[in-house]
Amino acid sequence: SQRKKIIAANWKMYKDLAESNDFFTFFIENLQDTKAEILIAPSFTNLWHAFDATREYPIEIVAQNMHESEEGAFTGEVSAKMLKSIGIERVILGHSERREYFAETDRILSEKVRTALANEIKIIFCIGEKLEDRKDGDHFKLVESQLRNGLFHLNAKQWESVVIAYEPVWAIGTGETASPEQAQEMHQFIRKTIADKYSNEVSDNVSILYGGSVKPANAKDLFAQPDIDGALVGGASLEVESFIDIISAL
Ligand code: G2H
Repeated sequence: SQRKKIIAANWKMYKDLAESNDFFTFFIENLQDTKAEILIAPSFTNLWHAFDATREYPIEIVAQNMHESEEGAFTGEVSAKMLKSIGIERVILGHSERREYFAETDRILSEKVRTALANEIKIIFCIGEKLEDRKDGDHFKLVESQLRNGLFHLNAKQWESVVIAYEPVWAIGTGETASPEQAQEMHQFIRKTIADKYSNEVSDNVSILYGGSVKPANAKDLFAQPDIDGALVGGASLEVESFIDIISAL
């Protein structure tokens, strides 16, 4: 398959402008050749500057969120067109923190997906079960429903603009990582679910990233799994050296 290897940083609500600048200065100086596509998602306030600082390098700046409407009276929100206008061509949607703390439902997320793609913005779509789902043995069912409700309105061609991030909620920022086997099992399930709905061709070409306490120490074993195409990294992406080490592990 020709699917892309991707290492993406999700900075969440960390790093002001000076901290972001420091990161990029060091990162650009120390960037080695890699087969990975490198994506970094800073806060909205840092997006333009990050985009400008990295435009000559193989680093793609990505947004962490956007609103589902084209425009309107939505105080505090940012539209697809605004992102596009500063050069941003990809957005993270459906992160479990957005689902949990900002009440983003499958329905809202499917609209965000539609709006992003209509504006030629690619997506990293996050899915993943909570601990109670896994304890109840409902994790496959839950992940399947997030896929179906969020993404199965797309046509096969639109899947070229989709990257999936599987992030079990119980492994996010907790220091607990899914084992490489647990992650591989779910990634394989996700790929099969997409193949059943669309085709092997579509599912073979979708990059599926793992997210949830990825660190230099566990990255290699995760990346060795056949259906894990990279990572969405939170905490360990804030330290530039550990982010570089994770890239080197791919
Ligand atoms: C999951 C991940 C990045 P962390 O939220 O999206 O964060 O690596 O801190 O668990």
